[in-house]
Amino acid sequence: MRLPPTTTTLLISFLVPTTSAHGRITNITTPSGAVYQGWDPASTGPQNLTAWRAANLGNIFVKPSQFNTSHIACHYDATPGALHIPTAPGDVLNLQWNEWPASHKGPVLTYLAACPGSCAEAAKETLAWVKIDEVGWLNSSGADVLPLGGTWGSDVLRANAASWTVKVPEVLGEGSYVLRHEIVALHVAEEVDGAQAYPQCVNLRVASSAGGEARKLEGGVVGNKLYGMRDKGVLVDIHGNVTGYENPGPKVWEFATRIKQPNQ
Ligand SMILES: *[C@@H]1O[C@H](CO)[C@@H](O)[C@H](O)[C@H]1NC(C)=O
Ligand SMILES: *[C@@H]1O[C@H](CO)[C@@H](O)[C@H](O)[C@H]1NC(C)=O
Ligand SMILES: *[C@@H]1O[C@H](CO)[C@@H](O)[C@H](O)[C@H]1NC(C)=O
Ligand SMILES: *[C@@H]1O[C@H](CO)[C@@H](O)[C@H](O)[C@H]1NC(C)=O
Ligand SMILES: *[C@@H]1O[C@H](CO)[C@@H](O)[C@H](O)[C@H]1NC(C)=O
Ligand SMILES: [Cu+2]
Repeated sequence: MRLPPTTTTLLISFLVPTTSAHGRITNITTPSGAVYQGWDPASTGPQNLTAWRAANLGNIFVKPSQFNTSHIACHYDATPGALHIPTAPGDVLNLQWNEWPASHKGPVLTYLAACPGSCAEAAKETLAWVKIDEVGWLNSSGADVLPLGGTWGSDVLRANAASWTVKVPEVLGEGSYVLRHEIVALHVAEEVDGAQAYPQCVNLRVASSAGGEARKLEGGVVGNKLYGMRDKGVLVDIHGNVTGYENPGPKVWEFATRIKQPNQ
């Protein structure tokens, strides 16, 4: 079904709730099978976690008008996790979300930032993010089915029971890093300040690579410079037959070792 843009927008505003049913990472699994809990905003009491905590009760989103603040780094009022996930170059980590609504189509993006010391003391304002993975718009399969827009990274995540895999770059140097994983939902992104970013952070301690090659992350971008409110991939109407999309943020690091997701 092909609808004129105004009709489509009207329909969408009826069909798509804009402030409910969001998601968050509940756990991270390493190749050895170790499971690390995500930050649970509903939990009271101390949480001794590798995940960063944030003020995202209700699993809310960061708005484009906040993209120029440090909230976009690791979600609202984020503070570092106390612990680190021990991992190694080439490891595939599995990031499990609790849920992801079908309507919330958009890119799935993953970044790393090096911590000067322990990530438990890292400052979100100065962490320089290097993109290591991105899956945005894929094709127009399903473009005739509401909410239109075709097939996106978020649909692949849904096809995998709300999980995503990411490979620690094979040549990444030993050290402590924050992994930043994010979905940007575009279901109301045709409105200024309508896109919704759901970033989450977790600390990694990366062992030295078996292969010997060890590269520093280079060309990182601090959080409040990652995206602009009017970037092509942020202020965008996806309720038609989308034929292309420019992912927000910097280019993927040339030394990243990306992997295809199942069902991609
Ligand atoms: C947090 O976990 C670490 C590692 O398991 C442990 O050494 C430390 O005592 C814990 N701290 C608290 C406050 O529970
Ligand atoms: C960020 O952008 C918003 C929207 O344009 C603006 O109102 C706000 O003043 C900006 N904040 C900073 C810290 O630049
Ligand atoms: C990981 O998260 C998923 C989704 O919330 C949940 O079903 C699963 O039980 C969790 N696993 C562990 C070990 O916490
Ligand atoms: C979307 O556009 C593509 C390319 O023009 C076309 O092949 C496809 O049939 C269109 N799909 C729908 C549902 O309109
Ligand atoms: C569109 O992408 C999805 C996910 O990668 C894939 O399963 C599907 O086969 C693709 N459709 C076409 C027509 O290529
Ligand atoms: Cu939502």
